[in-house]
Amino acid sequence: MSFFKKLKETISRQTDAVTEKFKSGLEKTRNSFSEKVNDLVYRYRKVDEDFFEELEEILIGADVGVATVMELIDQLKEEVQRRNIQDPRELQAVISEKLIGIYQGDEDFENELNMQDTGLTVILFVGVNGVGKTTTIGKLAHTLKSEGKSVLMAAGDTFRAGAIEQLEVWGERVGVDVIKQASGSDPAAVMYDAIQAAKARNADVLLCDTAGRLQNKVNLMKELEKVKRVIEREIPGAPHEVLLVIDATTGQNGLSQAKTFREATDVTGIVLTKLDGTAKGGIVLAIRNELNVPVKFVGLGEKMDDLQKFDPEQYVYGLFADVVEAQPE
Ligand SMILES: Nc1nc2c(ncn2[C@@H]2O[C@H](COP(=O)(O)OP(=O)(O)OP(=O)(O)O)[C@@H](O)[C@H]2O)c(=O)[nH]1
Ligand SMILES: [Mg+2]
Repeated sequence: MSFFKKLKETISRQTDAVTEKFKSGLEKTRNSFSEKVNDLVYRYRKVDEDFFEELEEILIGADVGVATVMELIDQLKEEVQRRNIQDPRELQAVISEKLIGIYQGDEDFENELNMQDTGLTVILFVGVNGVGKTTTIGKLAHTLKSEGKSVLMAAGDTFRAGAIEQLEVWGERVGVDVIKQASGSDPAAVMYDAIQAAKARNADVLLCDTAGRLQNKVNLMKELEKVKRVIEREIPGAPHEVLLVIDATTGQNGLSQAKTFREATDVTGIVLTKLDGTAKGGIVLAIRNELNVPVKFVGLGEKMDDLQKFDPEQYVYGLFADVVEAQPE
């Protein structure tokens, strides 16, 4: 069976709503990146050096990242030789397969949250200003609540004016309580309070907001470490996840932010927001390949159900939906 047919089958095992989210969220990237690939494979008569050079440019233009692109191109060249592929059009499926391969190739890719079977699961959100931490917490609270879990949110951003209120608005919208203190108070004290409240109420999950930070390593370390220390002290083994939120529209800059954060704290997963707002959705692949931290969620819009578990197959389908759907039955 052809790769695209297999992909179509895999996708059809999930609900259409999920497929639709990925498809509409990736529209900009599809219209730019996939159109270019499509144009390329129809323009060339044979697969040669010039073909690969153009492909390389397209991939780099989609923010796949230079190192990742080089690896991909090598893999593609190998595959072309091995299968003796002459017709560029055959490469469209091979390219898609290799893109998925970046995620599937390694067995420890894990998009599930590390949820505790019993007791409280604490999830800490970190990242620079404006990337979508607070919004992501609101969306995730909604998702977890609809799965039947009892959720609390901690207003750990005591720094930015309006930050606490913003979380409270989300709390009202999704029906989840927010534990807070006055603006300007110590974030670590808020976390302490929130953990006591979560314990007292037997909550399943505590989602902890933090202030957007500059990429200043020393301050970053100090603040985050203090918050983490309090959480660790109150609940051994917590925080169970430290999710670094990255804005996809910042491209390679987001990748460098991620590297700084990874050095400063144990990041267990990435939330890549605003994928819907960029034509350069290839950044998902660069993150996996160059950071070795899994993308656990992607933000595909601003509404409460626009946060989706990252799924490499849905992602690639979203990129090439037009081509996949045009495949004969
Ligand atoms: N289109 C789109 N917008 C998003 C997404 N996620 C967040 N946003 C928007 O990004 C903006 C910033 O989001 P916040 O959640 O306030 O970001 P933050 O990281 O908490 O920012 P600070 O608290 O200032 O550090 C808001 O306008 C959100 O609606 C997404 O997946 N798609
Ligand atoms: Mg915020």
